[in-house]
Amino acid sequence: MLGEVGSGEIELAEIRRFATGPRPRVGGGLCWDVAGMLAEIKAGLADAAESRPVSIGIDSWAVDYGLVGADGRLEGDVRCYRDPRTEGMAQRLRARVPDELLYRITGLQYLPFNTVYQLLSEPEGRLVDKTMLLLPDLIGYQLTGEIGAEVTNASTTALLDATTRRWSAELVARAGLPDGLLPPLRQPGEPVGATEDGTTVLAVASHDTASAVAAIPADADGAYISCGTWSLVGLELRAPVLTEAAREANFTNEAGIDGTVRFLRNTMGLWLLSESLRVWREQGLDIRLGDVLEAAMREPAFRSIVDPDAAVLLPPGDMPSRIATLCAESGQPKPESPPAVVRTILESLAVAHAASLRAAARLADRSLSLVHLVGGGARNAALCQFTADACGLPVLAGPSEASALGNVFVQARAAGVLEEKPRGRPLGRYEPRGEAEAWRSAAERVGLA
Ligand code: LRH
Repeated sequence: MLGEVGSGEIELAEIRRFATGPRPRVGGGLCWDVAGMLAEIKAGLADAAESRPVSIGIDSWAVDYGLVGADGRLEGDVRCYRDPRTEGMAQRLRARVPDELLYRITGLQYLPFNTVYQLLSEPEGRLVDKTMLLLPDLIGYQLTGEIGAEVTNASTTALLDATTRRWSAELVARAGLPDGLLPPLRQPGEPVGATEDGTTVLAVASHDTASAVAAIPADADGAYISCGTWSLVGLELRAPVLTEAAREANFTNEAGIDGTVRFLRNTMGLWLLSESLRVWREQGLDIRLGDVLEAAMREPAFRSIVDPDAAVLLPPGDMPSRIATLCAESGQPKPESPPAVVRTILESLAVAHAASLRAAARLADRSLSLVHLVGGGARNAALCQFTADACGLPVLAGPSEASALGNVFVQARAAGVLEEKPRGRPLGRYEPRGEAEAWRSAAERVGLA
């Protein structure tokens, strides 16, 4: 994405887009094609070169990393967090660090793929004399030769202290990780280095969700849903909430820009829809997203609801059958057609959005009057409307490219050309339609009321 700043606003233009889906590896395991990504990124930068960008900022999904050896080379594959290799790792860490202590230090929600669990699953000796670089830091390293760990993404590792925003030496030691594995931290806005052609690479909020939240106007109570592959549902706060109640509700306190805290919970998100589409197309069905969304609106309401965070829905695979099984197990009709599956997905996501927002407000002692829904999901009118209905709150949708906007905002601010958060372009406003009771009973069916 190319961002251009003028009169207090950021204009975004798409330069290049490529798929980054995880790939099964020969011999097992799910990996990212980092070499392919780097080639695409370099091609995109070449396409953007004639606009002479002032700086480059890199953000991506969280938690995944590459290991760089003493000779400076990336060693082995970069695994995808949906790889089942972390099974059993939470128990292993628990024996060394009790959950309560882990949460008091890191404030991080339990997700089976948090970086610390991935590191613990590495074969014996593989971490020795290595530097761990989270994906955006790894791409930055490959472009500039400079190592470091940008702090917003570092906060998703479960090795960062949420209060001091430093690596926790105590956790590194207790987890049995080698010294020197974690590189020095950098803050959004600090320089990383320069590319071969001399363009500055700047640290931004390199966790995509932190960049997305950085683009959300700070004019409301700060409630948001950053909705793409995942739905990240929560609030922007000034200080972490490290209570036992927050831990039990599995809320996270990830680092945002300017010392803010992203108090939120992960919900499975549009992954369920994109995987379903992938599977249907693989099965030879000719399905267009727009058509199936429209057809889904003609399906009966609230026929079958699932908990989108059911563990079986995390790995890639046949989501329609997994969803059908979950429905059957909870005594609801199996959605038989693609539109019926899509209806179940959209309503289930809205139910989960509402449950997480209610919990966030309760745990942080806030009352809410508006929800910002940003990311690709902001273009999904049905999901926005269902979310407004399920939450009983107006939903302001957009910007859809919130991560790119927040990324460019941090760069523009560092360059001294923008001070305030950009306003972004809202895509629509959805008012709740007063069906609170129907949504509550749908949520009750899956224990999310
Ligand atoms: C969203 C996201 C999310 C993480 C997950 C791994 O893209 O970064 O915030 O929990 O991916």
